[in-house]
Amino acid sequence: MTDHRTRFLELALRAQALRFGEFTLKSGRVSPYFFNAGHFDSGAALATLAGCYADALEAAGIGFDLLFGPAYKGIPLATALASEYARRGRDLPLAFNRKEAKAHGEGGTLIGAPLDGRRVLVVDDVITAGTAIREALATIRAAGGAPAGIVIALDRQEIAADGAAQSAAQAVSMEAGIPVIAVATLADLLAFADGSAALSDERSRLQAYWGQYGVDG
Ligand code: OMP
Repeated sequence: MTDHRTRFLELALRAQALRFGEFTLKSGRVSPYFFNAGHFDSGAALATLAGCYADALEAAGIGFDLLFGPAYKGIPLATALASEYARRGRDLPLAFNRKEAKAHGEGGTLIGAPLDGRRVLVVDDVITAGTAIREALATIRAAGGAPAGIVIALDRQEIAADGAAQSAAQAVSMEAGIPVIAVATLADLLAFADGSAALSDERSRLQAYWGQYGVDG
């Protein structure tokens, strides 16, 4: 497993952003694990996480010239990634949205650098069914931006509810014609659990969930 995956999974466990138990997802599925990026709740945790995103993006080698963080969870992630790029010598424009349109003051739903004519990288936390990410792509297109890619921390690699053979991330990638880059996937988590005595109980539950809803790729 490449280094950024291991670093990310170790950080997620330490920060308790990755938890095991019984969780009902947005889709109604009952999952033995849940990823909550809201638990990366300190400067150091976000800085380490941003380093993992940047390394995953470097390995993928895609081109983009603006970072977009969808409200709410994407906002600190895109902001931390912009700081990480600045630290690495690249000053990237940054934008995000608010969920409620504002009729007064500066108005609108978008904040930050203009999207118009830019190749936009969406920075988000997790894809399950892809609903949240599809909304973000529509927001970007409506503002004249060209989605260039999506980077997320965790791809849960789940088949869509309609029983399609693809994962939601693969479906979004094909629909939009852009790559989806995940720092880690459920497959990576399974491999990580294989090598961890502390996760031996969780491993069989993760494996069963993978058997029921998981997709390769
Ligand atoms: P989709 O919109 O179905 O892709 O799911 C993304 C959303 O699911 C996230 O923004 C969360 O609200 C939620 N979620 C997690 O945050 N972590 C998980 O491990 C699983 C989910 C989920 O409900 O599927």
